[in-house]
Amino acid sequence: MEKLIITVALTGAEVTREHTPYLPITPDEIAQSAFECWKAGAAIVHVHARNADGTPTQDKEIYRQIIEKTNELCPVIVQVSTGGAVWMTPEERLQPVTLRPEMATLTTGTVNFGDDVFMNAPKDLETFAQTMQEHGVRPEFEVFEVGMITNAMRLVKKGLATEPLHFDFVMGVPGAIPGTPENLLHLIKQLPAGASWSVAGVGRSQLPLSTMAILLGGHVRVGFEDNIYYTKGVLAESNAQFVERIVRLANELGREVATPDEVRKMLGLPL
Ligand code: KMH
Ligand code: ZN
Repeated sequence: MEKLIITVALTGAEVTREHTPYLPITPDEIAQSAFECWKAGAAIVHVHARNADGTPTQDKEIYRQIIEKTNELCPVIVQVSTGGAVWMTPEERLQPVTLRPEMATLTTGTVNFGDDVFMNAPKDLETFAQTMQEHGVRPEFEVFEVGMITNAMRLVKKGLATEPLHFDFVMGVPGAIPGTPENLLHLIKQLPAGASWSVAGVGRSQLPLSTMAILLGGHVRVGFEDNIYYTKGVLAESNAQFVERIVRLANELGREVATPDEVRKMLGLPL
């Protein structure tokens, strides 16, 4: 089986310090959390920027600081968000891609997102994919619903994304695909041959879906963006704590963990 890619979604756009006091917010805090996660075994960090007051932003300069500070501390792969927050315009969301990060997320469809709608119109998907291609940025397709795999493949057919293809199933967002084992198996079956996948289980689905991914040859995303609880009612005190648990599970289950450079080879990123 391929080595396990561990991604950590460090901050997200929705979680606040009221939810958990351990959330990294400033570029220094995010870079420090990235470093701790890399030390624990993570190969990719998925980052969202925040303003000093904690509100989400897609400001290019804040992303630049996060990337530079993280690169100074460790060789982890930095994946910027183009999802941003639900009220942001597509233009606003695309800003960090122009920094030419190694990777960026690309959500391939519109979906209910709690009480909101996460808008990703067909023409915007093309613009996002094309901008990533122009800047040499590898997309990770974020799949919140099964039809989003078909939409991603439409981009591939149009030449707007190329192999190797990497998908992340975000499961358990209220309003989107529930985080059940049956749904994960169904999503995997829809993938094109040769594609790799990870799963980001939201809330209590994180641990069971991560374990399934380790067993099935997929990859794992953990972190405060998706889940703030280590166990029921007990807050995790760092993102690294989640990574450490996945590494322990992988060791127990006989799955080796990939380094950032090994992941660069697997995902076709320049070394
Ligand atoms: N914050 C969500 C609305 C991504 O980063 O690409 C979208 C999101 C996806 O977090
Ligand atoms: Zn995100």
